[in-house]
Amino acid sequence: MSNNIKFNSNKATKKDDTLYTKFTYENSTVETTEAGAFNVTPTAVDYEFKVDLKTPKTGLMLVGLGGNNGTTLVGSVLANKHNISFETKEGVIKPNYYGSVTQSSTLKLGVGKEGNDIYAPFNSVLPMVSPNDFVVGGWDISKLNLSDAMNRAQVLDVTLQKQLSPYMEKTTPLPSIYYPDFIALNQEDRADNVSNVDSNGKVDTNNKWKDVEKVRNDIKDFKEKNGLDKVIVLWTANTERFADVVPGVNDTADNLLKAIKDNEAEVSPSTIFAVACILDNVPYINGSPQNTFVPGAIELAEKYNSFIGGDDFKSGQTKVKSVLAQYLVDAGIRPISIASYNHLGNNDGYNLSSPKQFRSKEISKASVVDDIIESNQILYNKEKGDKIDHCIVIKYLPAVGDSKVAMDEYYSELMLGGHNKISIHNVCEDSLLATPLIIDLVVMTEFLSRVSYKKADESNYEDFYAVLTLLSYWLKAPLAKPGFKAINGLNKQRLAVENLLRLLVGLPINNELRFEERLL
Ligand code: NAI
Ligand code: DG6
Repeated sequence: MSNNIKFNSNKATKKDDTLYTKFTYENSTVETTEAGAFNVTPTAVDYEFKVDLKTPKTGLMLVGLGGNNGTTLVGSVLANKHNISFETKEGVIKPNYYGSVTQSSTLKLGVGKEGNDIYAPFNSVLPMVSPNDFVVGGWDISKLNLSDAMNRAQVLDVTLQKQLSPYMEKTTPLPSIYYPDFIALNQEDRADNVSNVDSNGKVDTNNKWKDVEKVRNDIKDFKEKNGLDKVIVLWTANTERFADVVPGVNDTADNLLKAIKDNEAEVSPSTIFAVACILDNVPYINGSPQNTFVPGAIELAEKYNSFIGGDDFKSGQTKVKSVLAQYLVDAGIRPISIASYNHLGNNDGYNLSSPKQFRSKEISKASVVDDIIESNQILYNKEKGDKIDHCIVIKYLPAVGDSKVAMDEYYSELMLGGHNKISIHNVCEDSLLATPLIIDLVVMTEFLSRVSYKKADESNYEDFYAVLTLLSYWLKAPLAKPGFKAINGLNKQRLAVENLLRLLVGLPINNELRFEERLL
């Protein structure tokens, strides 16, 4: 909570380092009759929330620390922490966290005397950890030190790299778990920092429980060595192929634990990391598209009440899609096809040039319009068709490096047989878009772990449900609670986060009725 903002609400009370808030959750339930009519009833439930206002010393362990996102994250934190400016041909650039909602966006507090909106920095409403204070570490199957890895990534300006190098050259990622079958064969040369090897240095995939224990020990050591209160682990390593979901293997929590002990082939490294974290109540976020969270992993997280979130950072092309598709459908326009093409030349693109890894990304990128289509049965129904032709193409083109090019064509049906075509050419500097999302995912996960709630007539406060769906804004294929459909529209996702912050400080949830102007 910033000292500059005082919330004068009778719903929120601060005692020592804890904020207590009362909130009535209003909604409406809908019953659909056999004849297809709706029966809608308003509902209201009284809740009490509690926020721990102390920000802990927080460690961030990245799986894939030596990659483009990993090194860009470390570089951006160091540049901001040490206030490193650098010269480019366009002038001097001061460090910033542009692209991060928590660090560089604002939210509406209310209206001023004249009835116009007043905004404050997003992270000034309630105490949140600053990325400048993150203690960053992690694993990579490549042993290059972080300075050389930053250089290999070709993301940051070279004058900045020169200043960052002394801070980064002494850090080498921890050896990691490598099951070659899960990432592209073309990554093999990179794998010189592998922990699961036999006495001859040969990769050994037959000690999967040992691999779980190694990750647990690494996290414990990191926490102790750095005197941390909390650690969050985030997967920003290569995209893996999907694991087959096999009954008896990874369909339940118990089966998954047994499968790891039995060295089942369908248990991926990312699931090994997830299980290790869940067992020790360490929040684990998946920034890649693969199905790390097989049903057994979700059940395990529920059992341990350990936070998980995923999947796949929503950075450039898909973020635009989750706004544009929503706009078209909410405007009553009927998208018929979306053709999404992109090419990129970084190591992510190289890995995705392999069909199975591409398939993981294709699934994640395609799912983003599902709930938007389902929301409008005037446009999408049995008679007209209830699907959009949605095509995803990714090509590896080394020359463009990290500057991914995304080209999208939205083809829609207008009134009385008319058509509308929107074409977008979007140069997404991949890692400079993705790294601020990592910051937000960590800041928000840490924050959400300090919030608890109870119904007004209950006595015990509970944590949020294990799958942190409030992180959906930052993710392409948001993981939902089993039985619930994911929300993909970006505006809806952001509204949920904003309203949570507002209610916690005792403000009403946001509405744009603007009666100050509209009523006499
Ligand atoms: P990258 O290829 O530069 O980095 C990945 C790193 O992971 C590499 O250094 C690799 O050696 C390491 N690695 C592979 N398997 C590992 C394992 N088992 N344990 C530890 N390290 C391992 O890729 P980049 O660009 O940093 O992206 C990372 C991930 O984030 C990819 O899966 C990508 O699809 C996903 N992503 C990236 C976005 C972006 O805009 N940059 C957006 C959305 C998702
Ligand atoms: C090719 O699409 C590579 C991917 O890793 C993307 O760069 C990444 O998934 C970001 O995708 P988008 O669709 O959010 O720009």
